[in-house]
Amino acid sequence: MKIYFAGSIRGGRTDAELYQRMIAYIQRRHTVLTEHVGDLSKSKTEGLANRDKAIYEQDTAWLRESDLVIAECTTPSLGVGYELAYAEKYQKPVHIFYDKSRTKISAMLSGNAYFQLHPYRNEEELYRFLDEVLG
Ligand code: 6K6
Repeated sequence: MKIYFAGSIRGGRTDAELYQRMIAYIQRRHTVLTEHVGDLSKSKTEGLANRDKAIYEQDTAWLRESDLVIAECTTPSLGVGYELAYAEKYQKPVHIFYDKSRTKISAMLSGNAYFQLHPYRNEEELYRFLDEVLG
């Protein structure tokens, strides 16, 4: 499957290493269209108007092309929230993961039955949930 992985970039990079591990886990059997979300180099996250337009065009094209969206939402991100609504508009299955001891997920996600939520206690449980989602 082609997976669109979403995780915070300008919302904060606290969980970037976790994204990198999740992406590597998914890549054992699937294609991740958005590998850069786990890229740990800082300079790339800075804004440039032309580059931001290209990022928006590319990411929305990848969302339309994807079979499934996986979002790690422990660190809140406006961009990820936008992507989730965009994925719903295009009727892509959306799975939202978050560490329930570190965040309270937005009511705009937990209140929408379209989204499948996976609150996890630790990384071991997170990978078990990922296995269930990816089959
Ligand atoms: C490359 C590696 C790190 O940063 C970059 C350049 N910036 C972006 N490149 C690609 N996608 C991006 C970039 N900035 C945001 N996004 C998309 O929005 C990603 O798909 C993320 O899931 C989401 C993050 O949004 P913010 O609001 O936290 O930046």
